[in-house]
Amino acid sequence: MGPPSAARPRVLSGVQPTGALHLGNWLGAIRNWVDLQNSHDTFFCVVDLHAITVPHDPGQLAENTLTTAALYLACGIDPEASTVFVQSHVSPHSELCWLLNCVTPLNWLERMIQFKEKAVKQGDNVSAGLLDYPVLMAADILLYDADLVPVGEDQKQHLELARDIAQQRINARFGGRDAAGESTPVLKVPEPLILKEGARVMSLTDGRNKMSKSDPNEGSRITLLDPPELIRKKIKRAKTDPVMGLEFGNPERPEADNLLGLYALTSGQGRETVAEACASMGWGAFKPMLTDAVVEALRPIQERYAQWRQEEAALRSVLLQGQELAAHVAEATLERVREAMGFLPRPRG
Ligand code: AQP
Repeated sequence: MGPPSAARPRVLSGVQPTGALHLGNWLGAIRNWVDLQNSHDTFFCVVDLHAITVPHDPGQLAENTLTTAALYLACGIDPEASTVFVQSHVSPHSELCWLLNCVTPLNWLERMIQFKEKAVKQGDNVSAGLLDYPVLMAADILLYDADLVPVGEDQKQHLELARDIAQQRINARFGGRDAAGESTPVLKVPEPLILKEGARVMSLTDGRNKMSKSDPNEGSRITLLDPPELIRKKIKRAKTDPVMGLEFGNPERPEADNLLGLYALTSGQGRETVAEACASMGWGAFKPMLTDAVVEALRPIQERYAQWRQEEAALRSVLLQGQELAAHVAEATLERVREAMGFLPRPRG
C-alpha cells in the first residue's frame, strides 16, 4: 500500500532546541508556519534529536525543548489547528532514520554544505550524528507523508537529499506494482515550499552571516525573550557603516539591508514604505525607531509565552496530544517501510 493522500496538503517543519529562539527563527520560519495553519495540514515538532548532533548540556535540553514548544504557541501556532510535538517522543523518527541510513550512500552526506561548515567549527569533536543529521531530517519529513516542506536557502540541499532518498533509494528499490503494472511508491516525495522573500535575518555584528543560536557572541542576535532594555543595548551596538541613509540591496552595505529589512518586518510597514522613509535618515535616528518596532513586535509574544509557562500542565497536554496524533501517522509509515524492506512482521498478541 502506498502513502495515503490527505485532504489538505501536509506540511512539516521544526526548530532545534539548541538555545533561545531568535528573530531569524521567527521571521524566517515560525511566522510562515502560522500563515499555513488554515490552508494546510500542519505538523510542527521541536527537533530535540537534532539538537544533540553538536555537543549539548543535558541539564538544559529539556528546558530548551519546553521553551521552544511554548514559543511556537506564543508566536501563534494554534494547537487546535496544528499538531505540535517533540521529535524524541515519537520513536519512529529514530527507527526510520536507521532504515534510511542503511540505503543512503556515505558520499551523499559528505558533500552536505552544512556538515562541512559545522564540522569545521567542531574540530576533532565531530560526531557521526552530525554527518547523519540530513538522514534524520529525511526521516522526519518522510514519516508524515509531507507534501511540502518550508525551506530557506540553507535547508534546500537537505530537502533535495530527502527527495533522493525517498525516490531513488526507497521507492525505486522497494516500491511495488499495482494490478495495472503501475509503480506504487512506498514514500511520498516532498516538494519544497519556497518562503516569502526577505526573511533571512543576518547577524547584528556581521551583516554577511546569518543570525544564529550557536554564535558565541550573544550581541549578534535578538532572542524572542530578550527584555526591552537588552534589545535596546544590542541594537545600539549593532554594526553599521559610515554612509548616511538606509537602503536595500547594496552589496557593499549588508548591515543597512539587514536592519532596514528587520524594520520593515517588525513595524509591519513593508519594504517599499520603509525604504522611502529611511532613504536619507542617519543611523542615530534609525536605531531607536528599529528598537521600538522590535520591542513592540515581541511584546505580545513575550506575554503569551509567560502565560504558557505559567500553565505548564496545559503546555504538556498540548505536547501529549501532539505526540499521540504524530505517532499514529508515523507508525503507519514506518510499518509500510518495514514491510517493503522485507522485515518479519511484528508478532501480534
Ligand atoms: N537567521 C535566520 N534567518 C532566517 N531564518 C532562519 N532560520 C534559522 N536562522 C535563520 C530558520 O529557522 C528554522 C529552524 O532552524 P534550526 O534551529 O533548526 O537550525 P538553524 O537553521 O541551524 O538555526 P540556527 O539558529 O542557526 O541554529 P544553530 O545555531 O543551533 O545551528 C529553519 O527553517 C531555518 O531556516
